[in-house]
Amino acid sequence: MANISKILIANRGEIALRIMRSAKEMNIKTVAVFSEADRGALHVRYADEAICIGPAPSNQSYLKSDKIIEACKLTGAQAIHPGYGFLSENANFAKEVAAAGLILIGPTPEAMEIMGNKLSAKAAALKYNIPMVPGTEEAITDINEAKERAVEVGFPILIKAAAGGGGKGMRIVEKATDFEEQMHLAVSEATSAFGDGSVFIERYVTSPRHIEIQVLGDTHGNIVHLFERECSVQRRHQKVIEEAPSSVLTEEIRQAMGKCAVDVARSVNYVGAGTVEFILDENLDFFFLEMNTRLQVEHPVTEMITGLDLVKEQIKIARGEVLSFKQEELKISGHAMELRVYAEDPLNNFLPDIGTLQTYRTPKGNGVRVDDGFEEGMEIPIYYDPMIAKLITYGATREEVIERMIRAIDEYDITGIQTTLSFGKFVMQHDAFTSGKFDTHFVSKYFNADSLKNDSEEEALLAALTAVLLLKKEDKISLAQNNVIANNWRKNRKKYS
Ligand code: MV4
Repeated sequence: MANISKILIANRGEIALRIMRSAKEMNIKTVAVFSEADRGALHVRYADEAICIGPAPSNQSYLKSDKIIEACKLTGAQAIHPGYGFLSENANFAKEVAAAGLILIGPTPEAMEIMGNKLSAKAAALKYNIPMVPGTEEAITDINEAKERAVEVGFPILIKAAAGGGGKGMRIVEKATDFEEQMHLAVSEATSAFGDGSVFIERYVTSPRHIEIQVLGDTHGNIVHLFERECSVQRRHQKVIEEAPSSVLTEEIRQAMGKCAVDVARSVNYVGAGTVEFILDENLDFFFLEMNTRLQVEHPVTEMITGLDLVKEQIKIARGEVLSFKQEELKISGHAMELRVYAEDPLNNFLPDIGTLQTYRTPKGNGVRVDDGFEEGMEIPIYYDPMIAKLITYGATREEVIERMIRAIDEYDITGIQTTLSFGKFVMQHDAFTSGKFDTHFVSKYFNADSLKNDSEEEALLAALTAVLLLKKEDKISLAQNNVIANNWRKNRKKYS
């Protein structure tokens, strides 16, 4: 069994803190690395030791594998947790870490390499009987041949970049006459974005739900799944709300998807935490799309419904331990939801909104978990991902979790920057969401800035009414009382209208 008494966390923000907390509970020392922009960051303060690895831009700091490995040598850390993003799915980094005699808390470089390419991922999965969207199994080399295949598969079709991920380099083709042109565009896009112009085609599933299965594999060949996460509420391939379990899966489909996910993982002898991504069509048929070889942003919803700590499991696996539970011992209890709180303006096309957190107060109480990496007064750096926190609610039923999420959003007090909290509330109150009848087009179908503006107009009206009330009363009234009046009015407005 490998000795791990000190871990270096090659990441920043909420996920760095999230990892350190689990390490601490396991009596493992932590080393933070940070860029010059993150000197005062919480992950730096939380860690037992911290090392500056370069200037703010991530290609000069958080992506510098040599600096990170050097920091391990300097501090005596035996293992590296890469978190998500940055170097987490970089097979070359995984190789460098191993060559330096260190442990990467994650899968093997081979598994990363295969799953890093959608075509090799599908080829590996073919060893098992995994449902896949009809299309081409190899990169397209001959346009006419590909066009014939597209006609066979049926339009609309989707051209995907083999090296792409998260929706980058995808093009929908509606009809055969557009095929050639779109093909050329896709190849040149893929070449400039990924340095690899390989593309393939799939039938386009027009109204899919995005459902993914969490898996865990140990170094002894045991692989289990931890059920699904529903991630259909996203915009521009950026997830905003995730939940577990999905409200559409039957126990039978859940089991079938879970088995497929375990098989996909087995096809590359998967070790560690990973996620197998599927789309589910209107007939509830599911198809394997790709596998993410990292701990994902949305892992907390799985933790809430299984009672497991995925970071602890990752560390135990890295130490060489045997998984301490069998598939049959795992079950779903309750329901969990996550809202990603981005520093973005939902009224302005979700443009990143940088600045200082003038007020920052998190919601508390039963069934609420906030994974964040900031404090009041801190500035959101422009160099990195604009996600400031994850708001997770947990409860007995989906209804309770939605009500709790709305309560938590109302309690969350952030000023100084615009956030996606208001958008989250919009979703929680939308019939398509509450009824569970939604797909990956939810945001483009139902959301526009006006849906939130109504809310702010209502608040403006409220302020005006309060002012009138105050004038009429003519006695001195404190700001606090003013708020009480406003809140009471808000609560009772349905009765008044
Ligand atoms: C698809 C699809 C429809 N048909 N493949 C987007 C991200 C990448 N992982 C795969 N994606 C899709 N692949 C076929 N054959 C629709 C999507 C898709 C999508 C998938 C999951 C979550 C959100 C999405 C938003 C738009 C499109």
